[in-house]
Amino acid sequence: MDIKPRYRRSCADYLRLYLNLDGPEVNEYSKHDHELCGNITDLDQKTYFSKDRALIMEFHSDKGFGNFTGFKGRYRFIDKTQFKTSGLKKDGFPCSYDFHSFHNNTKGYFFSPLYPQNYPANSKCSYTFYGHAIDERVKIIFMNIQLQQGTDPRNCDTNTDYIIIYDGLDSYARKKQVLCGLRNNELVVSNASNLYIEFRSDSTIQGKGFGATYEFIPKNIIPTQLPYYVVPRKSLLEKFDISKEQFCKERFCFLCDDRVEPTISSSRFQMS
Ligand SMILES: [Ca+2]
Repeated sequence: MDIKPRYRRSCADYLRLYLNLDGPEVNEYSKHDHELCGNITDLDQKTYFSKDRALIMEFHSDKGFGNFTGFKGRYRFIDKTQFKTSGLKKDGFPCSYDFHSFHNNTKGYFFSPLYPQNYPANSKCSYTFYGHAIDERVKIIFMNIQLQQGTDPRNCDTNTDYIIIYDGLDSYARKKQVLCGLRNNELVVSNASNLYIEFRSDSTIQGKGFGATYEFIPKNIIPTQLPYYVVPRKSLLEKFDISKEQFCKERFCFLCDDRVEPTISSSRFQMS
């Protein structure tokens, strides 16, 4: 993108994005969600998602001259049902869910609100996991976390958007872990049969949020995650709408868990 830059906080030339439409049309009363101008390197966010089936972009240039090339982008239609949280939504709460272990249903997915769109400002969501008291644990893998980053990426106390995990059924239980910023492939395992997770955001700057898997597992199994150098199989990356490059950003991924036997050969070997 190379569009005339912002002058006194407003864009003379711009690309507007309408992401939260009920249908494929806009009029003079429609409110855009983003107004982009300047160079691509100035953008905090480069990927956008619509709420439903329609997304409209409006490109405008004024009468002034300038030597700017405009914009170019990629688009893709994705199945929104794949981002549905598997649990039971709690009545009266916008983004709180209960997950119960049933003999034929012991695993699923959960997401931050609106994922993969940015989560709303001032979110307060909870995810409560109820395993069988005697013989189960809860295993969570946060595949993708993209929250507003604080001043110190290693210290979640500097973050205003975060995920807190408690080893129990509510926030009075022992605090187990806090996750924030940009992370992926984070494994969390409960000590006992329950787990309580809270997600919070403040009033400014939002991110894509998080997508995670959960599974109720037998207590005697020590769960493992994929080693840090392995990329999860393609179908799982697609499930969370995360690219291999994004997943491997802070890792040195060199093996693929694509469930296909890898081959190795000497140079010029003729495959039969
Ligand atoms: Ca925020």
